[in-house]
Amino acid sequence: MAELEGLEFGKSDFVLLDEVTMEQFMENLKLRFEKGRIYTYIGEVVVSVNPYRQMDIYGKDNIEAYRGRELYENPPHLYAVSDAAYKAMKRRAKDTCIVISGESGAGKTEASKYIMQYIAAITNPSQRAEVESVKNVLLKSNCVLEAFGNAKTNRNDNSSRFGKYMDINFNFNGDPTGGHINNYLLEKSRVVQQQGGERNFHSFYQVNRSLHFCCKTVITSNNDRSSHKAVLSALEVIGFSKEEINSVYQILATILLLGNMQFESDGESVNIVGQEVVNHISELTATEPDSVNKSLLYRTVDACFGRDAFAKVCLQHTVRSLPSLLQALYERLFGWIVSRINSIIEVKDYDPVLHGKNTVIGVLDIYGFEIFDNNSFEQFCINYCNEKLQQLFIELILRQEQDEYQREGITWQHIEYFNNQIIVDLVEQAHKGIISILDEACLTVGKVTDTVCLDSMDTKLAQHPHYTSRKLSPTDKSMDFQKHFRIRHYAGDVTYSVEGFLDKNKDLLFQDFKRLMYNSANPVLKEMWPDGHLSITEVTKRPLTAATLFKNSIVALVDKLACKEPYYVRCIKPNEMKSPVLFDDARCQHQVAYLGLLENVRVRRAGFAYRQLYARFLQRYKMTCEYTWPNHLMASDREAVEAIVIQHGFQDDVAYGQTKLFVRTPRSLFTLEQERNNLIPILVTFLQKVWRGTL
Ligand code: AOV
Ligand code: MG
Repeated sequence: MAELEGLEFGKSDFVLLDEVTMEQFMENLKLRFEKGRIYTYIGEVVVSVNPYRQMDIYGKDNIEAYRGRELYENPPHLYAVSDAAYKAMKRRAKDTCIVISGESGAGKTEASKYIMQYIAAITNPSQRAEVESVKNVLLKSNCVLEAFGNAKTNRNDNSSRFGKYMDINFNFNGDPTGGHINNYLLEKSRVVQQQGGERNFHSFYQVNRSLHFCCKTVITSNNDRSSHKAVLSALEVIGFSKEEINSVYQILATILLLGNMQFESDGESVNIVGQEVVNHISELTATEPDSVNKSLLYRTVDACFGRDAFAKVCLQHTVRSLPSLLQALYERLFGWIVSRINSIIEVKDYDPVLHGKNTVIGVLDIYGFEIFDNNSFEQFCINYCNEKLQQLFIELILRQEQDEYQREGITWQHIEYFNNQIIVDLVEQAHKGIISILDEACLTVGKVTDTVCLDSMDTKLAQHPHYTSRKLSPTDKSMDFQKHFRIRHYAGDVTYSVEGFLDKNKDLLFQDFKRLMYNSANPVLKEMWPDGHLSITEVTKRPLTAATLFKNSIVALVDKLACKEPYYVRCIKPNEMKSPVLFDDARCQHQVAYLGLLENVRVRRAGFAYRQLYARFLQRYKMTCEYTWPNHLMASDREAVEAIVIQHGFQDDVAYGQTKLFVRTPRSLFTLEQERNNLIPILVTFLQKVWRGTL
């Protein structure tokens, strides 16, 4: 429970509500938002409302105020949970993780940056150079990954279009020694297509002036230009070589050139309009112009006797296969940047015998739940991922609570809440789930279209309470018979257009493209395309589909998080207008509901709203009891705590655990806090007198 601020700021912990109702919850949330108190606790969970303005709460002084303190000693803040996660890691050698969730634009990425800044600020007091350099790389990696992995969407001007989980490794001193970034499914379709009002990845607008000849269509603002400088300097600080940085921008330029390429057909053969563009591309990719030509206009086919033959492709085919190349170029570039950063920050030569246990803090910042006018395969994956994280939240918050009561030998009462496992199953269940049905359609030889796949889903999922389509609900005119299906997600209904699902799931790329890149004389580019050396006969084996790969990576992520001690930040978006003053009641209430925050409070209060280690409790409240002030003479801290409880008359409101006192209703705490607040001025005067010698 947080330090009690004045009541004009509302309650700093929702467990202190008089009654756990939606009305009281919302009233408190709104009041705090309006008073500029954007953080509120539910026990150790931080609820954050995006302020949409710069807050003066992240400075050096603030960092110092939270450093090494307990959660309840200061007003709620990200710094306090960061410190709690850090302390648990350092003192108890526990791996911890901070999971940040909330819908698109709710403030996850900003929160993750403040958390990392805090951890960087409080570590390495002796300023050892090698630790400083690790910290620097960790912080600078944000800037680079944002440039290449974020974009303006209709929900958020700086929306993460990839998922990021970063492990920070610490040595026995509690100083960072390295880290590792896992990235999840980049929304690569954005390279070739954006919804109205949206932009491509920031990086495209930051392309170097020297490369301007190839991106005339791109409008760069001053903002983009200054970001570009920051990215360049970040790349250098991280340790990318000149050649590597050049290669990165050459690949971006290649993508832009290929994207603007035009083809012509004389009925028989297809040609590229203008040979200069081919020459440019060959220069940028360090390949032969002839190879560029061939890979775009011909396909290698598996001829008899293992000999390759070439076949010229038609105009339609050429134009259609190009987008997958652009997307793949960008996706591999992004993946390469991440692995390059990883190779620089990975912990080297760590000897557990010599250095003690190596512990980690993981920070998860992933794309939030999103609904657009047109939702496709990417939204399907993103929203599935959010279902999985919600499932984890339910599991961990419940389990933690249960574990604690069990450990402390206290009986507790189960709280009901909506379990979204049923939606997770709808998506991922073997044989019956949507991903399985998609994969089956992708594997079927012959002409299986998106529509056929939708039919198959309709047949198999007709009975599922969270699935519907126009065919299943003919009266629902908001969907198209052939195109749409709808999932009732935990966070709201989303209508998906099945168009493009199969192609995106298959994620095919012609071997000729891969071979072209693999044969590049630029070692950086070559490194991104190791599979380009395979011959056409070797690539016939079916790779895993995009959805299955994504599912596997998210399952692995959840496993990774589940074995760590979790800390949660639950982000709420106050309105759709990015306004710092608007608190949209309906939108906020919806988020509070689906995030399960009310249930979170109930679980937290199930019986016990507050728990504290005996020693800590004493330290705070011993002044309120004659038997404990200034020091108690009892056999144990527990008995001393009992004396305080009895003196204030709430002995029926508590339970004594092995190491902690559990208090059922917050009211008891109020009494204590109030008493303490009343005593402090008296105590201060008393001490002043002692010092002055006037007593
Ligand atoms: P997200 O990460 O949750 O969305 P962001 O962290 O990018 O959302 O926040 C969106 C915008 O809100 C930021 O660009 C800031 O302008 C503003 N904002 C958020 N938190 C703060 C804060 N603490 N102080 C000031 N401004 C803030 V997405 O990545 O779209 O799911 O995929
Ligand atoms: Mg984000």
